[in-house]
Amino acid sequence: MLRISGPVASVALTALAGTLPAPRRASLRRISNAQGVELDRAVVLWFPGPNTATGEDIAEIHAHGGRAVVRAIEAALAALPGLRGAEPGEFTRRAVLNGRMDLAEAEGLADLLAAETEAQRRHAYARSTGALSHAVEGWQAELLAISAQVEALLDFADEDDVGAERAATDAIRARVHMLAQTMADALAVPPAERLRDGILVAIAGPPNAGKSTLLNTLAQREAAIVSPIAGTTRDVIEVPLAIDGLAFRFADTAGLREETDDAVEAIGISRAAALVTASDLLLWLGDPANAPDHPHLCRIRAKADLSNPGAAQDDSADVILSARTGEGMAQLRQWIVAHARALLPGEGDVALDQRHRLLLGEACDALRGDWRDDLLLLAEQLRMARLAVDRITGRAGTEAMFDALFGRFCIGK
Ligand SMILES: Nc1nc2c(ncn2[C@@H]2O[C@H](COP(=O)(O)OP(=O)(O)OP(=O)(O)O)[C@@H](O)[C@H]2O)c(=O)[nH]1
Ligand SMILES: [Mg+2]
Repeated sequence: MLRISGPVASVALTALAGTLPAPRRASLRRISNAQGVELDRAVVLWFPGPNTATGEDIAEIHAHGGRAVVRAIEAALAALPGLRGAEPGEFTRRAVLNGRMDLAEAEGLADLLAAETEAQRRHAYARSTGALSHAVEGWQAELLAISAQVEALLDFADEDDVGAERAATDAIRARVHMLAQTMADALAVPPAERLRDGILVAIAGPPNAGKSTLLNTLAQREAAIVSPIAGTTRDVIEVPLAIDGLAFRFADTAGLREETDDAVEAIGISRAAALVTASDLLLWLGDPANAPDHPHLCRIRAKADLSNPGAAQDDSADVILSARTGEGMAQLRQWIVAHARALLPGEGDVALDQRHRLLLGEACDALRGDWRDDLLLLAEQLRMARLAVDRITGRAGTEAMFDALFGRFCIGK
């Protein structure tokens, strides 16, 4: 599908398709270039602005997808004055500039286009259709309402009635406190990055424990070299995998041991240790007693198919596993998914990106600043919070909203 957006869209479509079809009605047309050479028969659509995806006039040519067909139509379009190839993301950029979409929705759309797992799709879709924007609008409205109260109190405070002023100030304080708490709750939702980039799962333990074998079994391919030689894996081997609609990055690491004469292995071991620290989930294949401290640790007794007299009484393992027979694999996957869900935003949660978190954090800090009963100071803090929140969507809580709010107050309130 070739899409043309902007003031010459109608001219371009007419030039190629002969006449302009009725708005929003699919029409079958012969597509020809300026020399009259027929290029294809295609369904064409005409969407007059401003009620379009970009807010501009849009024409669409649904052609046969062969490369030569598309190239020929592109060439015919490029030969027309006022047309050029779109930059990456330019249609969405225009939609944002023309107010058809805000920044948070555009970010959601970008994530939706990149979504590979069901959970990613669900969250990206919610954001692309305004889940975060609605939350932002709520904060904006509340900030404006409080600001209006503060301004009203500053303008019309009754100097003679100290008690009433104190009561009004206390009411405002409670409202500011509540809004800050709402923002803090939104900040506490697990971050969107983990959803997008995948949960990092480290597979670690002593040499020869069966770590690479486990990675290969999970990945269902020979991603890492397996051998009976201790110290086979030297580097971190990362494999992206989806389990139950969730995105993961599994990382196999070099076996951890104190002594090695091999400089390369030593580097691998320090990388493994760093990865254990950075990981969201840790699968530990080794003596449970030696497992590193980790908030999401799964102690695995591997090679369960081998007779191991000592291990029989050992019930401190979370999962008893044999990559060879497949014993315990389902249980391990369950453990991984259950712990991953706890680290990811829930179904109804609005997950924030780092950019959103920084801005919302700024707003929250501004609200929590100490204004020492000075309403002028509070008014300034509210303004700072508003500026930060506005930047999340790139849309300001409008002056009109502000006026409407002031209008609700009668003189003296
Ligand atoms: N019987 C049995 N052998 C296994 C199992 N898993 C791994 N092995 C064997 O154990 C040996 C070491 O396996 P690896 O997966 O290379 O072990 P590793 O922990 O990656 O070792 P390093 O990379 O050296 O740290 C290989 O010979 C595997 O075939 C298992 O579940 N059962
Ligand atoms: Mg290995």
